[in-house]
Amino acid sequence: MATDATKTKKPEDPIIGHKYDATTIKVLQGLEAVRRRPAMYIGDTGQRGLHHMVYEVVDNSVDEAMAGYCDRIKVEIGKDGEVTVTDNGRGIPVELHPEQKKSALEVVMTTLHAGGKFDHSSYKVSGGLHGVGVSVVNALSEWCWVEVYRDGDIYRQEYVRGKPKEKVKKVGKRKKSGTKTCFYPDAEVFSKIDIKFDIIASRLRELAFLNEGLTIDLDDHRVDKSVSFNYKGGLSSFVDYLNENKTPLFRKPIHFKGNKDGVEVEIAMQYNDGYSESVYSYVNNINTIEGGTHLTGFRTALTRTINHYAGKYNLIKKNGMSLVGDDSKEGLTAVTSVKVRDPQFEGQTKTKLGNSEVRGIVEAITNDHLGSHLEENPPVGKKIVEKLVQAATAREAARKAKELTRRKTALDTAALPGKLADCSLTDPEECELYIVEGDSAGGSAKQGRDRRFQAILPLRGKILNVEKARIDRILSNNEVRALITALGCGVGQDFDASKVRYHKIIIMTDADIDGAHIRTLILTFFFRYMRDLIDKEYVYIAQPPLYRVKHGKNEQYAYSDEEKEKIVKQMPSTGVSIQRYKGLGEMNPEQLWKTTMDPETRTLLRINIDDGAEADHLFSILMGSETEPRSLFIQENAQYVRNLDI
Ligand code: 0RA
Repeated sequence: MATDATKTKKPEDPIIGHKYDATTIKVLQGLEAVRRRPAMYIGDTGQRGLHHMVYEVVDNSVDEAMAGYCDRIKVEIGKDGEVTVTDNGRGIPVELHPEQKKSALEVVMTTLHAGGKFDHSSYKVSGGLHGVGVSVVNALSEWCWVEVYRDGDIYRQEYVRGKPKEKVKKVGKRKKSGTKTCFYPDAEVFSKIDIKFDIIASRLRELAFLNEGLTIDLDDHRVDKSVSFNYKGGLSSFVDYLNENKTPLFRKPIHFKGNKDGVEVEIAMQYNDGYSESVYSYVNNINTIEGGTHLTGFRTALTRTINHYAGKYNLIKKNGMSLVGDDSKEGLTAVTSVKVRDPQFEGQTKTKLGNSEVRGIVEAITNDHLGSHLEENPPVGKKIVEKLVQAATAREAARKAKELTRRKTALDTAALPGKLADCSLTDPEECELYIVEGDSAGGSAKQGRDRRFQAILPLRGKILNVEKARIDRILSNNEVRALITALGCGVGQDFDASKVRYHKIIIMTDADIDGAHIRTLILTFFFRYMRDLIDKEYVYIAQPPLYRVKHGKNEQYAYSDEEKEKIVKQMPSTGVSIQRYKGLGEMNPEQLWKTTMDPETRTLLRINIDDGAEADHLFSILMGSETEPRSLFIQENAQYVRNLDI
């Protein structure tokens, strides 16, 4: 079904040209293991794993930058799709490794987890899938070569599927030091070798934000496209970027750094006039999606410091009111980045920081710096408190309203919305929910579906723009309520992804601007309020055809202009009729089933968001102005959808 399935590989023959002493064999087994079970080392052998190969190599250069020896990294995607990463660091050591009796460079390139002596940074990137080592990239590359510039010489070694072709050799002279690694991912391992510019660019941008002053260039020689990232403002620039289309309450982000017991802390934050929260946390440049002790420390200190400040200057007029954690989230955009020597990553995806000592350190540094910032900038302090008092007031009002109307609302009960045509099966794994634009298409979908496992929820017109409303208003919107009830997983504090009634939630809208807009609105809602559904990869986009091409009894559907041309060419040119579908409503139930809903023949796009900050930025831009052509989410943002053949 999915295209990302792991390929199993037969083990390869041992290396020719190497002595068979015990260590060699051990080393060989190391990399053979990587080739046998690539997913264990690189995550998967689909798009994600492929891009991870690039990150792994870049991470090593970033480590060298973190150690203070490198300020420039260049990533190139070659004409054939090979990737080259060059840095101006000290160069990987090349001297003879005393135990292994070969060049340190060779050891680094061919030994699993060859850290230790070769660690060049005390804050190593090593969380989640990061830090598996460049030898893994080498093992999973059809070919690879490395050049090291050190002490005026150029050293070079080439590899085939992880095995050195020759010893490390001196091949020339060069004054400037550095490391250049070039690799071509192995087509025997990866399902498709197509490195996406946008995906690489957003990770490099993130790294440039996180490492102030570091310049990272990306050149795509396949299409002659390039970008260069360098942010003098570091995390302040990151916050500006996230807030690009929002209205901040004060101009410059609050930005501070601190250092205690070897833990480096850097935080930038700003409030905007919106209601949602955009907080991203990093440990050694890795996005800790599940948060952890650093984030807890920040949140605790944030609420405490603002409460303390508000109390001291008597800024809360209402007696007895105090701000709670949820209040301090409203309209908050923040990035917290810590560098920790020995990070412990926990959680399902190993992206939650566990080191307990970090909590207190971040808390103390935040209390200290945020406290003095507010003292020194009273207008900023006043605006923040005003904003959070509003949030607290709304929270209080919502609580009272809930108490008064003790009667069960539609949201609390299991009563399903009237316009939902539910399916008869009940196992969520088997069930699909089609969210359909408009009543007429909804009607066709209801007639065309397989009612055993497909449920239909027609949504009329536009749902509320969730970027511009507080949760209580969002929840009073009928379309949103119907959606929440149909899904059955609650929302906000009651949200529980494990309760969702369908494991495929398919958005089916017209292939026009309005359709794209509705799709973006629904996706934004999922992103802001039911993010787990996206992370669990339950959210899909249906792909209705754009054309029907007919010649006599032969009729075919085309999902793109190119496909239409191809079909027309195959048919004799006379008597071919082409119908362009403007909306789902133009298809009868049978056609809709055949083209868009039948699991045997349809194509679904799966939404997948690996880069939360980038998606956040994108959603806030998309929702900023309605007429933006950029609201054509899919066409322009292919990096968030993955083709899935079902
Ligand atoms: C170990 C020690 C030293 C540098 C490096 C590793 C190093 C590794 C990579 C990987 C990509 N770029 C890199 N740049 C440097 C320092 C050796 C010394 O003392 O000169």
